[in-house]
Amino acid sequence: MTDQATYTPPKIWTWDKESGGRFANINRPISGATHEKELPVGEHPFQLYSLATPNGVKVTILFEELLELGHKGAEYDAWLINIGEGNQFGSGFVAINPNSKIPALLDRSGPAPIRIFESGAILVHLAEKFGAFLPADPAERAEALSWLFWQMGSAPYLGGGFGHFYAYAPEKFEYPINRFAMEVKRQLDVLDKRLAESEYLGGDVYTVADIATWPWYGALAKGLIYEAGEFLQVQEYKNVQRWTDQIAMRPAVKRGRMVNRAVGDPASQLRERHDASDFLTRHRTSLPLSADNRRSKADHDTAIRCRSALERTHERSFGFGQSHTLIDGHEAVRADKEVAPGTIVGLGERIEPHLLDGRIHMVGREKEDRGRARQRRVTLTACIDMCRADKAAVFEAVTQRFVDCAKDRGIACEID
Ligand SMILES: N[C@@H](CCC(=O)N[C@@H](CS)C(=O)NCC(=O)O)C(=O)O
Repeated sequence: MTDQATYTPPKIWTWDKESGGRFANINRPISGATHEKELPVGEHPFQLYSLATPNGVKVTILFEELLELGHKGAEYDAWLINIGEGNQFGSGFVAINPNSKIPALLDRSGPAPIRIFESGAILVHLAEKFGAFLPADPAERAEALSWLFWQMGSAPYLGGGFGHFYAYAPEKFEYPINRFAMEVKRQLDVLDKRLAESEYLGGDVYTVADIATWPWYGALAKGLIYEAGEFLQVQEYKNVQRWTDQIAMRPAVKRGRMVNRAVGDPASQLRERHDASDFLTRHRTSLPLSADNRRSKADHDTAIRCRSALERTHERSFGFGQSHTLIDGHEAVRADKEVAPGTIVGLGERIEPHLLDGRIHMVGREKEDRGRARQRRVTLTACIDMCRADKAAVFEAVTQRFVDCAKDRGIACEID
């Protein structure tokens, strides 16, 4: 590669296959299919062909949110498209998305299948179809759509610009890193100011604008993409942090981000999704076993056995005056932490089944109480081993522990 300081573009650009950098092997200056490959089709009205990148996750989160709202017609099959292996250049995929990028959707709910590509178009298609997550009021709708399209226009600067030059390029060059770091910090500031004046991007309610923006800027704010948290000083964007945490607690978001995930902690991967129960039973099972995750597979098998030995016994609702996060002395609990019996593991945190193993766990589901400003209600569910005869007593003890824990931390807490 030529030194950037001395590079003079030739008269005519030619394709340098050896340009290097991550993804260099899949980047081509030619569109269209490279090989014949039909796509699989499942039984549900929606067939999604995707991968859990930030663009892919937008759509799986929306599907899970729709299902969470009770829209049974939003059942979907999510098939894995491995872009590192060039699956996006198969003829079947290209027929749905001539741009060869995930996500791509086939809506088979009507008389003739409809193809939709571009994540923003998919979000709008689904939101309109189900009348959800996109307000009907013209002013609110315009605001939500404005932020949705802001995201669609801005993220390529974050990913294709900053992310590429900071994390993926074969060498670090000051000029593009400076230019795109400046732009990304400006974008974070735009978001931060907006989120200082309203709870969500579109206003008071959670919409497709948040669903589209969270996987990119929420991940950036937590230092989860490009390892750039410190470089960009993301913790300074306090309102973005608040919004990111708030959205991360939604059960549908937790599920949506697992779908079509093929990297990272095996417990967080559901490579294909065909049924709601897949989250409990199928994740990780189809993983090829590397030496590293062989132990996890054993854990997973135990997990499946444990889950069937557990039952959901009690639920109790708590309202909080000051804080909505109460985790036995910690701000956050990772699902892979060892959890002692009786520990309150976290609100909004779901503990992976392989850690349940006959112990008692509290699973928090957070809901906003719209009637009371900033007040949160939390339902705790205790999963207690079915074999325990003293289930009710155990639940009482755990509840008491929860209340004591709140008191110790000076948090006002009332039990319904
Ligand atoms: N604007 C598109 C961008 C989609 C996109 O860039 N997808 C990436 C993964 S996040 C991809 O499929 N890349 C494969 C490739 O470039 O060959 C959208 O939002 O749907």
